[in-house]
Amino acid sequence: MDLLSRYHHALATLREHRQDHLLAFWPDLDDAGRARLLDDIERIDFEQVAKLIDSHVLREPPLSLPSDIAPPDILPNEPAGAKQKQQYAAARARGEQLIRAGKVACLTVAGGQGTRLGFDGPKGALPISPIRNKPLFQLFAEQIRNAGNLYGAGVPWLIMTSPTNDYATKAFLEANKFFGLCREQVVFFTQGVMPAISVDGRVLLESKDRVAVSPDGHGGTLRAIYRSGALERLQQAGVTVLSYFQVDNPLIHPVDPLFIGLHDQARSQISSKTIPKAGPVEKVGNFCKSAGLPPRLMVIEYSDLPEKLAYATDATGRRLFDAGSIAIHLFDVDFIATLNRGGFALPFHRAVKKVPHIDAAGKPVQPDKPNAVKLETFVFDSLPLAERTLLLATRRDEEFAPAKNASGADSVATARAAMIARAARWLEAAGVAIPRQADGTPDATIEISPLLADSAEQLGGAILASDVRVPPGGLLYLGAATEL
Ligand code: UD2
Repeated sequence: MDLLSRYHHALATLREHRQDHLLAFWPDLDDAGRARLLDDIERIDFEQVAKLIDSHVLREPPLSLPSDIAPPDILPNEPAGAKQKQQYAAARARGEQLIRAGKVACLTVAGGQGTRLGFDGPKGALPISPIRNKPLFQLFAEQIRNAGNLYGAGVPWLIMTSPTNDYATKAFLEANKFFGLCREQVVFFTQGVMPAISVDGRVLLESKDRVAVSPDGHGGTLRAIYRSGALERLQQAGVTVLSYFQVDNPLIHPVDPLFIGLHDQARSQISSKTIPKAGPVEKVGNFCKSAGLPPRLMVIEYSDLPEKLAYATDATGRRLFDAGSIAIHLFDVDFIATLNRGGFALPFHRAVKKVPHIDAAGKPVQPDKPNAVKLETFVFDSLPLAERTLLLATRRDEEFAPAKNASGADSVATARAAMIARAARWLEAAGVAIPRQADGTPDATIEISPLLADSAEQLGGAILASDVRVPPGGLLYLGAATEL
């Protein structure tokens, strides 16, 4: 279609939904600008947006929590009793078998805007490891390479970007030669966007030739992976399990045989890891189950958990809703395909944010208070769609230290400290003496390369304790022979 026909088509749609101000600056634009604007407009489903303006922008949608929510069932981190020990051993062996057979792929969701961090670039490019300053993407790539070495099978790595950071993300990985992975092992796909909508229901323009849009939330993963053809590629390659994790967590174990094996044993469609919350209102989702028949696992985001439930305790004083979601999931690949073929829809969540835009005269506006609604779907809202789910407890100090903020809690500094603390624990388990400060934190900066080991167990087999000395206040980098 030529530009003029596209213009008339867009104008008709926009008029129908009272959003034709988006074309107000058409006469000022050259052909390239007009094409950019039409591309943005054509990406938006205005029918859906109109409904959402009504239900989520002009009013706040009522919070619809089931009346019968209860704490979920959780498999323990360490097996309890002989029977469970046997079950876990069999699960681990099964998980290893699946990895060896090429049935497992990893997926990093990296489409977020990372506004809180204030880092200029895709979040995965953020340097984070304590000594070598390896970026997050490198830590994931090296763990995937480590799994390839351990199990003799290449694990595909999918990375979800958003239109805003797609180019920069690909350029970063290409410039770094995919951190040693084969180019073909890394598959990118891009999530969708949603327009930012002023609180009075008008879609905002970022400039005369761009609509103000933002990523449609990590719930967009499940549709984008299907529409991009990436899911079909996985199916054709025989992959059945997708290991999902967020770009901000350097402690993640992306290829975990025990978790994969338990998921497979249970024929689970979505499995998740959980940790005990640090406090009643920690900023993590809350795993719960609706006690209906059949009971369904779900996550209630921290901002949606009623205070009464956040502070509720049982007869012994223990917190009832204490299963924090750290956004680590395994998805059955066929389950995602089935959801898409059935035309599933995840609910939208609204967030009122400060969104810079241009006004009716074309002048830039930098709002000093929240002025617009952003709409996102959350991947964990797919949990209640699954008939079979599984929840496994893990340790915070082993698997969760997100870098979300520039300073303070959940920052690069806390994530680095957690990496050092974990490395120290693994070394101690291998018989190495670690100097410690009065408060118990390691008195040394330690980094273990994922190419050498991604667990205490693997580290124990990779080093001779008598060869490793950690001097008080010193620096110790332990890497694989290939990288030194
Ligand atoms: C998320 C979870 C929270 C908890 C916490 C753990 C939500 C709503 N909450 O909180 O329950 O598990 O993480 O760290 O998820 N992303 C995209 N596309 C998007 C939006 C986000 O790829 O459109 C990615 C983003 O790059 C990041 C991850 O999703 O890897 C989490 O996004 P966030 O930082 O907005 O989530 P947060 O910290 O509110």
